[in-house]
Amino acid sequence: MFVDRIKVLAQAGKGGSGCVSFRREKFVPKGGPDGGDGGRGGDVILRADRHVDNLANLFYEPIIKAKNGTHGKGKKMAGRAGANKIAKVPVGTIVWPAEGNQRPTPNSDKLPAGAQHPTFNSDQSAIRPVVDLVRDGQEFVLCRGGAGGKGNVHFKSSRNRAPRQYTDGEDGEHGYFLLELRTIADAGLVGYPNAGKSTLLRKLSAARPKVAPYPFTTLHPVVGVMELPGYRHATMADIPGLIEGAHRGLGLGHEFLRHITRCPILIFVIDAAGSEGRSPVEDLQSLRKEIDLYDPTLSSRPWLVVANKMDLADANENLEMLRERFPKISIFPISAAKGQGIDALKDALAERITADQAIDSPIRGGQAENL
Ligand SMILES: Nc1nc2c(ncn2[C@@H]2O[C@H](COP(=O)(O)OP(=O)(O)O)[C@@H](O)[C@H]2O)c(=O)[nH]1
Ligand SMILES: [Mg+2]
Repeated sequence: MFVDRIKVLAQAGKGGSGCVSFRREKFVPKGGPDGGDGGRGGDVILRADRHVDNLANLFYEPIIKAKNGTHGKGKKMAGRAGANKIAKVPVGTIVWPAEGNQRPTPNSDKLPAGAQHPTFNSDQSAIRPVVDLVRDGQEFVLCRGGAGGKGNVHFKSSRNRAPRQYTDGEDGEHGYFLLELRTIADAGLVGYPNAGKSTLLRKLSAARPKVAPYPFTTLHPVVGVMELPGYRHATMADIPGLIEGAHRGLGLGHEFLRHITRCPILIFVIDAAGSEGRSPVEDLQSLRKEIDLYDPTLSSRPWLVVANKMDLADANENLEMLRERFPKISIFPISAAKGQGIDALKDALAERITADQAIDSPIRGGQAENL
């Protein structure tokens, strides 16, 4: 199962209470206070892990709970700290405060640069992400465990030698959060169903997205690692095909467009053979329109075109029409199925995907709709 949005409840551990105790030894009838402190509660921590590719594990366990600290004991023994709970999430997971979150988001000092404190009014666009986990191994303390209480050993004074005071452990922080995966890859494939995106990714990488002659065989994003000339590697994301009106949520398109928002290069895959009565020029025009309507920053991103199915009739003629209509754009004629034109495409990608390419991760407001 593939899950890329999930609402979770995070609950950090409560601190253990301090202990009230007095030394009791054979020849010391009235020993002083020796009640130890409670242990602190465990934190709830999110960790980005490149071996995790979606949020399905949280679907089965949507309450992420860390352990409580144990109470202090006599002989000044402190309670044990509660174990942290580390939830592994895919790289590219954005955390939003969710409805039902009654408190300010914890760790406000750790909000990403530029992010403001989240507000919980009805204006969804005012909601800022809590954190964006973009690097493998990156950790974030989502909810902090409560401090342990103090034992009576701390309350001794010259006037009170037998204090019975202690403090309770503090509650751990808790909150509801919406976790949303936005795939991070160096390049993203965009195209209508059946254009040959999955076939192309199979040719370029070891990834094995399903290929079939009917639409929507790719039901979730697949990221493949490409080997480029010069022993370099880059990642490419294959997302389910767009259909017209995708930006308005028709078909599966809208659901998946967010997975290309973090691909610095967009590769438009066109069926140059014009199968099923399609017009390649119109296809490219409407694909460009779709992504622009979804997010105008996407249409200003570097892009190139792959004219696929060049092995079929009419493809050459359509290629000329594409080149005429889009003279400034690099168009690569290929046959993904026959493996033709792949090397030239790889060379072009190697040139455009620079090693230190910054992850372009514009986070649009208003994406934190409730589940
Ligand atoms: N003739 C021909 N068929 C292709 C080519 N590339 C893909 N196909 C076929 O087009 C259909 C859809 O391919 P697929 O990769 O699943 O398209 P996607 O929906 O864009 O991922 C499959 O039947 C493929 O075998 C090609 O270069 N030439
Ligand atoms: Mg596919």
